[in-house]
Formats: sequence, C-alpha cells, structure tokens
Amino acid sequence: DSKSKESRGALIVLEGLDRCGKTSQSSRLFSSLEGFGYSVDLWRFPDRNTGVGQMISSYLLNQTQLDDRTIHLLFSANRWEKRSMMESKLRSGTTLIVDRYSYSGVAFSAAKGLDIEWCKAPEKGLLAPDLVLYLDIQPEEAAERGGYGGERYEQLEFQKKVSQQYLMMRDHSWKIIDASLPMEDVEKQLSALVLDSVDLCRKGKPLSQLWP
Ligand code: Z5A
Repeated sequence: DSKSKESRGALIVLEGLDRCGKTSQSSRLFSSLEGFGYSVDLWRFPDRNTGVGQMISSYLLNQTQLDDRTIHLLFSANRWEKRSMMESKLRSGTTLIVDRYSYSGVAFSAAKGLDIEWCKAPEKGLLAPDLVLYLDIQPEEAAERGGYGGERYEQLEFQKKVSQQYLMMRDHSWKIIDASLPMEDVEKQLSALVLDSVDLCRKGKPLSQLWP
C-alpha cells in the first residue's frame, strides 16, 4: 500500500563498549548529515533528563542501589517514554542518530547473569533500527582510552562479559566496524553506511519493530 512507501528518516544506532567512541562518532555523523542538508537529530540513551532518566543516572553514579531487574526495566521505560516522539520524528523525515539503545539494555543486564530472553521482552514493540553500527574494540584497549571514571560498569572484567553478550545479538541490521582505527577512518566507514541507510528510508523502507 502507499503508506508503506512513505519517505521517512532513518533510525541509526551506535553501540559498543564504554570508550569505543560512540559519542565522538555520533556527533561527527550528526554534523556531517546536517552539513549535507538532511534533517537530523542526535539522541542518546539513557536520556538522563526525564524523571526515569534521573533515577538511572543516580544508579550509574553509585548514589542509589537498585535490584538488577528493576534497573533493567527503568532503562527500558526510558526508551518507551521516547517511543512516540521517535516515531513522529522519523515519519516527518528526520533521521535520528542514537547513542546506545535496546542492545545496551540487553547486553549489560545479561552480562550480570539475567536471562537474555527475559531481558529482551520489555524491548519488544520499540522501533527497530534501520542500521546498528557496532564499534568493535577489545575491552583492554577501550580501558586505556582516557581511563574509566567512577560509574558503575566501568570495569574491565564486566566489559568483557558485555562484549560477549553484544555479539550474540548481531543480526542483518548490524555492521561491525573496527573501532581501534584512527577516528577519521572510523568516521569515513560509518558515513558511507549511514548515507546508504538514509537513502533507503527516503525511498520508503517500512518501519519495523523489535524483536523480529
Ligand atoms: N546502559 C545499560 O546498562 N542499559 C541501557 O539500556 C543503556 C545503557 C542505554 C551509561 O552509558 C551506562 O549505561 C553504560 C551502559 C549502561 N555503562 N557503561 N559502560 P553512557 O552512554 O552514558 O556512557 P558511556 O558508554 O560510558 O559512554 P562514553 O564514556 O561516552 O564512551 P563512548 O561514547 O563510547 O566514547 P567517546 O566518549 O566517544 O570516546 C572515549 C574516549 O576515547 C575519548 O577520550 C575519545 O577522544 C577517545 N577516542 C574515541 N575514538 C577514538 C579512536 N578511534 N582512537 C583513539 N581514541 C579515540
């Protein structure tokens, strides 16, 4: 039908371990798309500005303690509270560059030992990314970049477990990029992939939902 051929923005997600370069690359992608004249927004999860986001932030800063399943559901709720705005932005033609998404939610909780299917369940029905850019880096190398701060999860042994969980979630929407390369090289590879994806969405690629 004609609705499925609607031109729209692309949902582009960057994922990877702490210090893999997601934040640097997200803002470079945002600027270059903007420079090309595309309508584009830069988002990140957790969104620490909402009420739920403030609870998450205080947990990450080790200021509060929460049960593993409780924090998992808060991270998910933080995506659900943005879902309708996400859909309207995409349908209005705006491309979203999103720094972390449901894959972080599942990888970090499963790395604590929670069942992966249980972790995925609350993500079902969120919008599926058109492209997941996984910035692949050895946990040891990431740890050397600028050093870890004081946030929960910023520990080498835990990051190793997270990386194993991430790689189990790969599907057709994922592209794995070597994040140990110089920033400009990583950027070049990401740009090409993003432009392809934006083009497909402009031509009417239908929106879909997690988890297929
Ligand atoms: N979490 C969760 O458990 N469940 C969820 O559902 C979600 C998240 C969404 C907060 O994430 C924590 O929440 C996170 C996962 C969990 N915990 N951990 N780990 P966050 O996104 O707020 O914070 P972050 O992951 O710690 O992001 P980050 O520190 O901002 O890292 P980054 O964005 O990947 O990297 P960066 O800031 O772009 O770069 C880090 C440094 O490396 C910086 O000095 C750069 O200049 C340098 N860098 C970057 N690229 C390169 C290259 N190519 N070469 C050399 N140096 C580089």
